Amino acid sequence: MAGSQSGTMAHRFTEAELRTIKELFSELDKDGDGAISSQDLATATDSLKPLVPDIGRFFADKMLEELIQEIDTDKDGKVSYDEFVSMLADK
Ligand SMILES: [Ca+2]
Ligand SMILES: [Ca+2]
Repeated sequence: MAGSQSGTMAHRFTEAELRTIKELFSELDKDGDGAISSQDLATATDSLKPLVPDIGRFFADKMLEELIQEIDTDKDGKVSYDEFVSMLADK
């Protein structure tokens, strides 16, 4: 079959969408090293707790790690910006 290459046909985001994604990514990358670790996510959810008291129920620490593993395609334990974008594009 022609036209199907590697099967990674990702959804194309508009520039405005990418800007929002980038903002969200840097919002979650709390230590600013360019990748989201479970520690970053824990810090991020901690800072949301005063606003969303129930968030701990939805984002227990164990779930955070599972979430990362799901998104972390190269298995380095962190979510890079590329992985973050592919996760969103995959929806
Ligand atoms: Ca980080
Ligand atoms: Ca990774």
